[in-house]
Amino acid sequence: MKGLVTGISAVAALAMAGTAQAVVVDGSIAGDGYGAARAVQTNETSFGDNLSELNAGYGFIAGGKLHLAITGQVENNFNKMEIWIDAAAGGQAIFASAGNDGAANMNGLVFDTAFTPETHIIVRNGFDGGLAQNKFDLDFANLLTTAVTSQFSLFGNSLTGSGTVLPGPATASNIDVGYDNSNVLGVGGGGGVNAADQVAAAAVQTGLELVIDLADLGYLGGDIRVSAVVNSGDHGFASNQTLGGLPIVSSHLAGLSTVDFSGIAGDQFFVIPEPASLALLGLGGLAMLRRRA
Ligand SMILES: [Ca+2]
Ligand SMILES: [Ca+2]
Ligand SMILES: [Ca+2]
Ligand SMILES: [Ca+2]
Repeated sequence: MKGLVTGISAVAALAMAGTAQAVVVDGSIAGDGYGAARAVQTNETSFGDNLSELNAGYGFIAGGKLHLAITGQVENNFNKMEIWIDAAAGGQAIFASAGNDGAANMNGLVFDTAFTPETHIIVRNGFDGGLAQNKFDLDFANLLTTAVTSQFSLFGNSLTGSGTVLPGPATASNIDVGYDNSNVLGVGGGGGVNAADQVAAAAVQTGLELVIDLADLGYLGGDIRVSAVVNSGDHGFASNQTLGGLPIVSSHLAGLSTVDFSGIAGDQFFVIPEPASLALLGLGGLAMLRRRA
């Protein structure tokens, strides 16, 4: 074993760490090398079947980026997909909004004890009457600084497609975004009654894809943890679609401001591991120093 490890030069290890896979950011995980799901839905959706459902979470770290995919969809009535990312030491044990988009309606949400996010992302889409066109928007909030980068109409007048969130107050680099709402399978619509068909959930290939620069997440090493929930348009009434999933069988979470994920069985987050190539470089040692509260 020793010979094997020392036989890999630092240069080779760096090359491995810097090699991004050939991901096409189009809202489909097909052919992108995401590997197995990091979390699979446990409950049929309590919102709309094939409208608001989170089937599974995928991700990997490569080339200085977090590659994240969540299969399913969020309804085009400006329901929200809430995504929190825990990529560093510190962060929030209890959610306090950066002040954007009415997210303060979730203030007081208690996260799992092993999950302390620094970042909150909101994804929403629908028909904007003022603009008289469809749009797809994304907010990226740094919960430590309360800076927010927002990008409206990411795909022009389409609800789906590929686009880029340009650097803003909370981000120094582009965020690449792909969204495909074509899923018609996955979990069913019997939320609160039926457990999810996890084989069907894991078979869904389309949904949201994000590519986020690690520096914008405050990442120094170790794994990255992600939590996702489908919420109402005013952030005030959440579905049962979380990743990781809720206990079987769960219905709406309703107001997240009074929800305590630490008191709900299981992890309402999923883990994207540190790549082996980073660990080889010794960054794994750094990771040991940043254990979460
Ligand atoms: Ca893709
Ligand atoms: Ca479905
Ligand atoms: Ca943290
Ligand atoms: Ca929990």
